[in-house]
Amino acid sequence: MTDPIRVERRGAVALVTLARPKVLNALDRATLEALASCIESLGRDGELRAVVLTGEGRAFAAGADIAEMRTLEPAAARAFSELGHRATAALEALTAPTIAAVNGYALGGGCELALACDWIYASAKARFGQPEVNLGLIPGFGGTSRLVRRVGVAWAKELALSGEPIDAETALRIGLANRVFAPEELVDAALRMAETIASKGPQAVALAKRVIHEGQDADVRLAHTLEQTAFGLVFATADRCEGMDAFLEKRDAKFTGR
Ligand code: CO8
Repeated sequence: MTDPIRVERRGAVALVTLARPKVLNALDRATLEALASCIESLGRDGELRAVVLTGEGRAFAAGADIAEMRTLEPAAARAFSELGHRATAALEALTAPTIAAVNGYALGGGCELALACDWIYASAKARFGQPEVNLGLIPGFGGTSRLVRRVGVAWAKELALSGEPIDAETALRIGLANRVFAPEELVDAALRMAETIASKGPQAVALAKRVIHEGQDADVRLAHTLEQTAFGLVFATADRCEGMDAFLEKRDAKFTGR
């Protein structure tokens, strides 16, 4: 059996590809387990600075594997949902920023997986949706919560209650995708952004990501306290001296991660 996930390391950036193109990268248990393990192991890699997640062929992922899900009893369905949450939580927990490069269909669990990345770049051919209601199901990999936070309650409800897909331009307009690219430019554009991020002070990037992530669901006073604490913390790094010295000396900064 071929590996459902491919990981290519390009310097400090990892390109992770869902690789079951014959079934539009449908997410079965084996794929989700491989993805969760892969992301968890990237999380232990201190040299990693950014991740791009994409799909092989004409889909990012067309959702959970319907053929495999068909026979699940309720307890097994819950376990399957928990496995999907393990993979999406691993993505969210990464210190390194993550970009979903959505090359085609991102439906159901595929859309939910993209939502677990820090942001989405979309191909002009991308289609997003939560079509679970067409199958008598509901989103089960965090879609009900992450979709609301990304696009607001009304669009989350329209997507999840109608099951109708939206195109890349609509995804851009509602804030689901940050940018749209020509299909052949998508992955390179995401990798270029990942390399840009990799060139910044890693601890500053990691702290900014964490404070935004934790702050979005916290009371605003707690969110401000988190920011103040992190702002103080970043002053303990050598990179903040290097960054400010480089500016004042009119040269490029050389960050070391210390
Ligand atoms: N699961 C399994 N196989 C799939 C899936 C899928 N989600 N999507 C596509 N495939 C397979 C097709 O069966 C087909 O296989 P084969 O060639 O052997 O017949 C192959 O991929 C190509 O697909 P199509 O021939 O259908 O390609 P089209 O271009 O005609 O259509 C679509 C593309 C529109 C994407 C269509 O394939 C489709 O509608 N797919 C299903 C989309 C969907 O409903 N996704 C949501 C699934 S449910 C979900 O994700 C819930 C997540 C949370 C679960 C929580 C756990 C309890």
